[in-house]
Amino acid sequence: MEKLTVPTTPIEGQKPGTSGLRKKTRVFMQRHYLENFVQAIWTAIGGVQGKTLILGGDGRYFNDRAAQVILRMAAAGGAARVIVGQGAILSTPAASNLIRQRQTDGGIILSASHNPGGIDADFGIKFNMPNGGPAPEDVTNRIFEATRTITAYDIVESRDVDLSRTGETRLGDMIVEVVDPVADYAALMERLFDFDAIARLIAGGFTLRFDAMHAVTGPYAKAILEDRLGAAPGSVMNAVPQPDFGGGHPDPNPIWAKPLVDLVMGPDAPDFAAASDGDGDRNMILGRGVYVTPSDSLAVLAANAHLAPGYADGLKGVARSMPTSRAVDRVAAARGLACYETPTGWKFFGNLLDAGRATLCGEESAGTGSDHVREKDGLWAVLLWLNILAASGRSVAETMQAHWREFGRNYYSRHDYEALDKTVADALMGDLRGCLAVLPGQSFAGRRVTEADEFAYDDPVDGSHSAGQGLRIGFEGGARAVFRLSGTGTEGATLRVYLEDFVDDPTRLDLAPETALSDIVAAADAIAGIGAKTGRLAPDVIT
Ligand code: VG1
Ligand code: CO
Repeated sequence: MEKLTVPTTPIEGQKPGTSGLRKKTRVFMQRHYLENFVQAIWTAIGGVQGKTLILGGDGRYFNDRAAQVILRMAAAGGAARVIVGQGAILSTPAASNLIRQRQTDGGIILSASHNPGGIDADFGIKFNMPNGGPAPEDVTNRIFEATRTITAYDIVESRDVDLSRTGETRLGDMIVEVVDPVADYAALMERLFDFDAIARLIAGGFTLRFDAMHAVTGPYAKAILEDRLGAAPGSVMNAVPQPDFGGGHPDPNPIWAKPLVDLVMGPDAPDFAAASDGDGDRNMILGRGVYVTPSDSLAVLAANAHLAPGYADGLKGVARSMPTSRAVDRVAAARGLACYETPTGWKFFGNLLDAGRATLCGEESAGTGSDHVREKDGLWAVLLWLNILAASGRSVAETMQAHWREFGRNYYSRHDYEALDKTVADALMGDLRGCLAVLPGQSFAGRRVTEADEFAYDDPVDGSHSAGQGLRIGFEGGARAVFRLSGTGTEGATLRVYLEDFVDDPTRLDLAPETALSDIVAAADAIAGIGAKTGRLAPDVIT
């Protein structure tokens, strides 16, 4: 088998964002584009000679081609073994689990997560570390540096490896091991949760729906929810993964998963419903007549996780990303748990989980997870909810009511302004940054600002410092508005405005979120001038 060293030149813009490198699929398909980035990963991790890696992706368009290129480059780099999900498929949490279980040197995940797929949509790639978690900033910085100095990459010439059947084959001296993408993950879930209790709940008439959104969780959800737990056939909707996710946007939120939200709000509502995203790490939780915000979901899981066998000994601590609502902080305070606030993106939770400082983590963007892997995990969150409902005998609505009565309610919403002109978005953030110092003491829409700053994070485990992680404005009474620009988009800039207000008056726990937050929405616009500066009358997406 011939090894080629192909001369190349640096390609601009190969800087990993919040979660790996994401670009238009056609950009990834350009000559040398993928190869340059993969070679840069090898450089950043000190080469792959003798190493074992995991490889898989969410099955979007170009997943299969990219997997073949990566295998040939791993072989050229002298890797000992690559363990690949059958058909080059692995959900992000399943990949994280395999990296850990097989004690490998890391893995490559092919996904642009919740971004749409297809030749005219998005593709992505990221490297995960031997702990199973996304590469931290020092590694992603090294990858980026390597993309700027690259002069050549190594690849072997060969036919495609057959990834359609499980078992071992060889590519030169390297072993390619094709594994069932679901089996090890399902076994892990069975160890963490009381499957018998959940199965009894379902056998007793409890109904559920899971929307896989034509993405990677279909096979996982069918195997676990229908085959093992006995949910009625068809409980898993849109269960066959498609390269373009059926033309949809595989993001489990009330906009992109509207049919499911309509179902739970209508006359034929099941007791429980959920959805996951392109690569299976996000979750949306619904009950009959109820949408649970991801921030509330994290708080409920933190308060009740001990009802599941995997967490029966209690939690070591909890962590949330900065823009996530502070509902979980109230649970942590009441239960005497440590609570950490990290920048956006799962990579910042890894150290806390590895050091045993936190057991549960979550983000407002529908990401929840625990120390069972080092990624957020959509189906895991669904199963923990089901285990809690089975153990408590409460409905989703009753669970929320009880939670708010005990801890108070953090009303929460995120407003996204998408595909903004980048210059306009940068200017808005720059202006806001410039006036943070004079905001405290001023009132907007009747609410007095008590504090304003730009968030920076000092990792308590390794001491690393991450600056520029979002602008936060605190108001009297525990309300907050947070502003940041997305790091996962592939077109223009997306402004995210995170809005929160706290209420513990028992007569005000059932307001519509848009009513409860109307002051803070108005104050955020008055302070940042969103309408005036962007010309947008309303957000594109409200979650
Ligand atoms: C978004 C979310 C963030 C999440 C990231 C990856 O990032 O806000 O919370 O970790 O997506 O999620 P940004 O920079 O666009 O706000 V996904 O499911 O890649 O895995
Ligand atoms: Co995702």
